[in-house]
Amino acid sequence: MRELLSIAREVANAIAEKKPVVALESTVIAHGLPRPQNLQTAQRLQSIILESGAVPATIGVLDGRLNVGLTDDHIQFLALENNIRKISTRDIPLAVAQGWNGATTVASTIWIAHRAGIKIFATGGIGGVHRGSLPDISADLPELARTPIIVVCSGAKIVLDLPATREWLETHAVTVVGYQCDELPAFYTRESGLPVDARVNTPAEVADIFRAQRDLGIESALLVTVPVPAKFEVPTEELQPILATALEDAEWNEITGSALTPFLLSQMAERSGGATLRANIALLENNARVAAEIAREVL
Ligand code: PSU
Ligand code: MN
Repeated sequence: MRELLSIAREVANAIAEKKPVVALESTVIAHGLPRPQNLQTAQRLQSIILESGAVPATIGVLDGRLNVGLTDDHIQFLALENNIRKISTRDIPLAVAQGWNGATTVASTIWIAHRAGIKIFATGGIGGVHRGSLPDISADLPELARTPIIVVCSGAKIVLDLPATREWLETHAVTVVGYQCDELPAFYTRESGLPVDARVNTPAEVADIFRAQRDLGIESALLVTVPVPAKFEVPTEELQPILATALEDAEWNEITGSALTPFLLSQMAERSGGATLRANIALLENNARVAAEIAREVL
């Protein structure tokens, strides 16, 4: 298995020496954020992790190689090229066999990161149960249920059915903690009205829970949810009408499958005058920093 992974030297060394490493996904770069903010954010997330005392490992697929620790050139390629594929776990064998170039989602990134020996991953929002009549459930959820890794995020994207997503996580034994908060964050907003399983206040507390999970042999992820920094929060009253219109547009244009999330995110950024984009970037940066701080405690 490990022969199929191309692990960057600094990442491999850090893993071998049990130094803190934080994995990052690349779908958010290729499909989640517009240009030029996507490339800037990808580079910024890596610097934040380095400045916080951990080694960043952005994951993506180039010529069918599962790369753990993308170079600057790789990141530029995924950020600037058109027609970059969105690779979920089901696509990994296709990508390997057929030499694809593509960006990895939360699902495929944690699948790869865990097999590379990385214990913590940071992103913006996980996928979940979509709204609407067709049962569309992100592969992020089942992957969280079978991958023992810490996932730092700001909850699930607001475009989803959050109560259904919360129930799914509970059913499948994914432990959900609130990082310095009591409610599950709702991506652009700090509160959702949905509970977390426990509140934690420090990186050391997260490390204790992860250690207990590992000692118990529990195979699911530990979801650490961190609210968007307060000054970037988009008020619910402002967000609701924008979201409703974006969902209607998606339905009207029959946008489904892997195209749905990127469509909804870009529609909302446009209709909010960039407020949702600024919130998205702020929470990604904050989550990268929190993940690095946790990584330093999980050794
Ligand atoms: N969160 C963001 N932006 C994104 C995504 C998440 O803030 O672009 C991506 C992640 O890569 C996640 C994916 O895994 O969307 C979920 O897509 P789908 O619903 O098609 O599984
Ligand atoms: Mn889907």
